[in-house]
Amino acid sequence: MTLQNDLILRAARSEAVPRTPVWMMRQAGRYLPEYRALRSEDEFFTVCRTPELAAEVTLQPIERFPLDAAIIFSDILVVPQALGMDVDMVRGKGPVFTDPLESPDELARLVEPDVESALGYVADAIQLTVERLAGRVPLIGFCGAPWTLAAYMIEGSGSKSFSRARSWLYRHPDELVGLLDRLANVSIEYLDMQIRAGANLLQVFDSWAGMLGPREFERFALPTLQRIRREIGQRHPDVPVVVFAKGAHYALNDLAEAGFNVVSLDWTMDPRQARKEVGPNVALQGNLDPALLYAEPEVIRARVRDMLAAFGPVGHIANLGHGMHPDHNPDHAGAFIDAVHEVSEELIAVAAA
Ligand code: 1CP
Repeated sequence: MTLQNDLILRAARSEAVPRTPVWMMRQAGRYLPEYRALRSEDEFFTVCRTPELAAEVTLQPIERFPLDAAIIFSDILVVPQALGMDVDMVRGKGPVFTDPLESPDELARLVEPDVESALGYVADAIQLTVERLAGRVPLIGFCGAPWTLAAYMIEGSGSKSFSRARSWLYRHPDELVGLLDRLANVSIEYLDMQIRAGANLLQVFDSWAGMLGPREFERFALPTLQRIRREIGQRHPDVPVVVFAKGAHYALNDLAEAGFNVVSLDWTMDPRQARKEVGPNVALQGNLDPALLYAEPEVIRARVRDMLAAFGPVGHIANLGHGMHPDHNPDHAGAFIDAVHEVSEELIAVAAA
């Protein structure tokens, strides 16, 4: 399928672009009335497992906004499900595991999944979505990073402190490393499958990296991220990979050195400082504060201008610093996207003149 818009792939490779590409984490979701309408009929994981529905939800933001990429509708927790864990999406609370891992003895419960059969529905959803996109924009595939997945599997749900999961760092470090390695093995096969199904770009979400101090990140997060990047690179050298290690300020250089094409920044990180840390050949993604979408469109536009100036015209994929909130106004998301397109085109033309 030839792509009519490959700006995000060019930006991910740090090539020059006529305007900065933009997408939004959680661009398909509750803030869209068309998503809420579909979800009132079906359970969250039913939508994920039904290619027809997953493709429809993936395309909802693409039909509404001039985005530069789609992201396949799924969740990072489908991997723990494939390992045999039971997860429900509870309205107003988020994901809840029926039986979280209480102790290392329970690791024996986990199965060694055949990724093609356990997660083949994601490949089917990707194939169908690529067909329906018909080359309009690239499709992003994704997975959760091993540390973030392990944190949910031990904690059983989202948490302010992740104290159970974090206790394993010091009480059961070797068993935790074993679990992280198993999750990495599955994630590599899973990402490989997504590329073969048609994903053009990948993102690894380490949403809870910020729960780790620098030493713990080095031992419990970085090694599997490095291995995932290396093995995907060996199998699919041309597919760019983005890493989002939320809160891991100290790790930007290590992530660039691990070979990620793009390092995604949360809104607490300074783009100019990040650029110094990753060097000139790695692209950056981000990082507008998601709360700015509560502001008026003129304020959004002014802050987009500051953001674009801070990142510079080359090697930047515009995004929020984390996902959309359910109470965001879709029109403000539209104002963000339009501002990125219009202001970046102006700034890039001025820089070229
Ligand atoms: O009620 C609903 O309809 C569920 C809301 C929802 C949605 C729309 C959840 C529950 N997941 C998703 C989709 C989703 N999740 C996508 C789809 C693509 C897109 O971006 O449009 C993606 C990429 C994810 C990934 C994901 N799930 C992450 C990593 C990104 C991030 O936000 O940090 C995480 C941490 C999850 C777990 C999860 N799933 C859902 C919720 C509410 C959460 C977070 C729970 C918590 O810890 O508080």
